Amino acid sequence: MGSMNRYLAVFALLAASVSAARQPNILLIVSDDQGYMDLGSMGSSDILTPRLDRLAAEGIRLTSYYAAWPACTPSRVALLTGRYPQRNGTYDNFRNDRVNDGYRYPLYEYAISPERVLGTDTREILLSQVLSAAGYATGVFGKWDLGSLKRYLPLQRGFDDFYGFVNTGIDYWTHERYGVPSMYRRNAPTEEDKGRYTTALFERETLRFIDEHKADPFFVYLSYNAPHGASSLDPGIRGFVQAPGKCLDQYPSPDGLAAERRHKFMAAVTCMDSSIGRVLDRVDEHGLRQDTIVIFVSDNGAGGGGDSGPLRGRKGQMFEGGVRVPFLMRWPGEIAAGSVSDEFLTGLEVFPMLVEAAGASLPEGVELDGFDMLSVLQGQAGSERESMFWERQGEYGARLGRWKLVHSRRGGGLFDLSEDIAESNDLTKELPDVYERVRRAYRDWVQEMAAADPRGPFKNY
Ligand SMILES: [Ca+2]
Repeated sequence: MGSMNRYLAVFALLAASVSAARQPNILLIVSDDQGYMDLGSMGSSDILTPRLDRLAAEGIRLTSYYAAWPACTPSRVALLTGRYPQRNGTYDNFRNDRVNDGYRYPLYEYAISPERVLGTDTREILLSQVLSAAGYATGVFGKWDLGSLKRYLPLQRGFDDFYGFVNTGIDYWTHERYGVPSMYRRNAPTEEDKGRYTTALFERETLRFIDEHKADPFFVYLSYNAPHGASSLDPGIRGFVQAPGKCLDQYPSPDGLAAERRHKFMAAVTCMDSSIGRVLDRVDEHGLRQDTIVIFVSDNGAGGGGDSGPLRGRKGQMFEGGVRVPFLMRWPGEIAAGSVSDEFLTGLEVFPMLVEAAGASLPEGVELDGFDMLSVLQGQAGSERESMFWERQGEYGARLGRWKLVHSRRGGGLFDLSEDIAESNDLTKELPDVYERVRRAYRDWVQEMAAADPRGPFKNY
């Protein structure tokens, strides 16, 4: 190469780096089992979420945003891959069901149990891998849930740093899952913080990571276990959420079991809200507010103690209360403060939006199930989404425009969400043509998913 050509090549590189907009930091905050109504900004009459309410006022709040599955693991994998659970292969939780009866797995048995050996197919491309390849420093702090064998852990999946628990739920203080230690630092189990409250730990690690990487574009997946029920063997703890006294004390003393359950749930959310506030303060202290996308979202509908508000059903169900969840996003200069949108959007839109926002390339040859929803959040376009389908253990839900079809052991029917957000008026008999249309769309989707590439752990034939 001649000297002039070399000069031109260098100049072109410099010009490209100067003309490219600064890559925004991405702070993806996911809460666990927080219901549709469990935010002050959603209209809750009892829960205290001042920092998240401020975040909503500084950006956008969505009222028709759906998780891709009504419980933890598949919802999260869909968020991180942009693909339906039935396409990416993770279409159920990685979970040992005998814990439902308080069974303590001895370690030798745990070692060969589903919860220990299952994981998201390593051929799946996660958001962390795409952002890492685009130059981001990447960290995940909190719940991982994509498998606990080394090949499934974050450091093998595009993350530079990880502190958190590997499976789907733990005791907030002991960090055990029904008696089995579950906390990891990077690739190794650790009990260094046993006895300390998880929300504070995930905040501590996030603050450290932001301090270390304030000069880089960074991607933090801050994945609180709050307000998920405690996965404890102690019958006095399990089934409840755990929270420190200072957070419990912000609410009146409960009267009765249901009130106690609600009290602990709300206290854990308020504790998390304060923690999120300190993370957002740190972003401001580094002068990074303008350059940071902040997303807050729940992974599925209301768990025990959560509030679905006007929606029917809760976590695990195909009704709206299982899948329609709070979603907030702040991106100064891109999204107008105080926006609210009722556009039909889902967790499948997050991956393409963030890849685009980062100036990164979508993975080649990978079928995505969503689209970049930024222009919708900016109020410049309507949602491209016309349908969404959920399937779990023989039950299904299908939304086609305003119509929602539910088939489940708890009941079902055809509902018009434009008039009946509570799914209380079954129109199956009145509108057989509509019923057939939605049912056909669902069947077509089932066929499409069946024809998709095999993916483990459940679709590996
Ligand atoms: Ca969850």
